[in-house]
Amino acid sequence: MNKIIVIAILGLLWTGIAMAGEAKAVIHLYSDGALVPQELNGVTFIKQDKGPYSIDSKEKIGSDCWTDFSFTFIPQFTGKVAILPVGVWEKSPTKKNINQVWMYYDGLKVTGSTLKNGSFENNGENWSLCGKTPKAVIVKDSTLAADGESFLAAWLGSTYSQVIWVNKDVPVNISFKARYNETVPAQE
Ligand SMILES: [Ca+2]
Repeated sequence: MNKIIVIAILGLLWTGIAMAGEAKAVIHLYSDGALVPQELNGVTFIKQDKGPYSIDSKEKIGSDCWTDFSFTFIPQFTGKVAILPVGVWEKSPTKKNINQVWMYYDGLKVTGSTLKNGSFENNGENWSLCGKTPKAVIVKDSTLAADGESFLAAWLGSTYSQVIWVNKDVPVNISFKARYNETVPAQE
């Protein structure tokens, strides 16, 4: 084989590997009170010091397919829990800001409470866009969506959040599909 072709093929392979990437899926829960984790499928459930509950996938997930996760918790109170699908905190080696680790989320389902438009088929209805620029977006692409034709693209700095109402001692199960998108290095 021609040496130039071999180098070109190796280059393409290398680019493919570099672009593939992977990261953990992360859902933050801002809660009025304590949540006691029960069944956890593929995730860890941790209360951050002075922060939200962080539900992180145990393994990093890739960009080639969607992965299913679910978890159950028992609220120790009656009140609100805000759900924020985000992404990991990734320090930039050289810049002040964190890298933007973009994740896709789709097909959120809740039992034991009510979540609306969990598949983002009605765009951002029932959800609140929060965070800074670059903002999270609802992507409409039926070839890429896990469920229907729309899904959420979010990172730690911006996402769509939704508040659900929970009742004391009534278990709440949340299931969702996640997929890694890309990491955009911090610019400053
Ligand atoms: Ca969807």
